Amino acid sequence: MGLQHTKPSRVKQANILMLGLDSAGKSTLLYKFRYKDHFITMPTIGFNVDMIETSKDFTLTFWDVGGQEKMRKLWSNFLEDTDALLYVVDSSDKRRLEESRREFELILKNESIKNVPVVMLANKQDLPGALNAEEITLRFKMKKYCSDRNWYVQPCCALTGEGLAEALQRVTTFAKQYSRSKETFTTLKET
Ligand code: G3D
Ligand code: MG
Repeated sequence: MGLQHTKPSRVKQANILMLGLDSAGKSTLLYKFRYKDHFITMPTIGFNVDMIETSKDFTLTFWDVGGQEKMRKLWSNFLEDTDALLYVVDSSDKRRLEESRREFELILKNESIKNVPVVMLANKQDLPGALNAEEITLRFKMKKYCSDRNWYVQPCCALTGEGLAEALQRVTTFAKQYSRSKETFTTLKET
């Protein structure tokens, strides 16, 4: 009998790369995620690595490699195994929005994260004058730069936790989709 049983593959773990300029709110976000879910902290090696079990059989690993100038050179080393990019923006810091946008553009040009989905966190929505999700979408030219991948702009406030559950949900969905598509591609190549 030529019956073949192929078990649907279950994605168990995904790597989330967290980027953004210094003081965008990355550390605060990771800290906040910690209270929402079961959290495992790993020893840090000059950057933060944290794991969240979002369900019994799924873990998100967050790599917060820091946004300082000297750390930015390291970003590309983390891109290879990334399943989703979580890009954090201080929506209230108009002075540095352009700098942040340029960094974002540079990252997306990297061949190793071609098609990797992006969740942009428009953080610090509590501050006066913060750009809303639509304005951040336009300012960061999301439609242009992310035309080849899934993307979403999520407004949030890391201090109150507003928007974070939605962000985690979105990042999980995107990362799972991406992992599956990667697996399919590998399988096709092998046969
Ligand atoms: P980073 O890890 O991206 O460098 P941090 O950024 O998480 O260290 O945050 C930088 C500063 O922004 C911190 O303030 C933090 O409390 C603040 N911050 C983070 N998210 C929000 C937010 O949603 N709203 C407001 N109002 N502030 C936020 P300090 O004063 O500790 O430097
Ligand atoms: Mg930090």
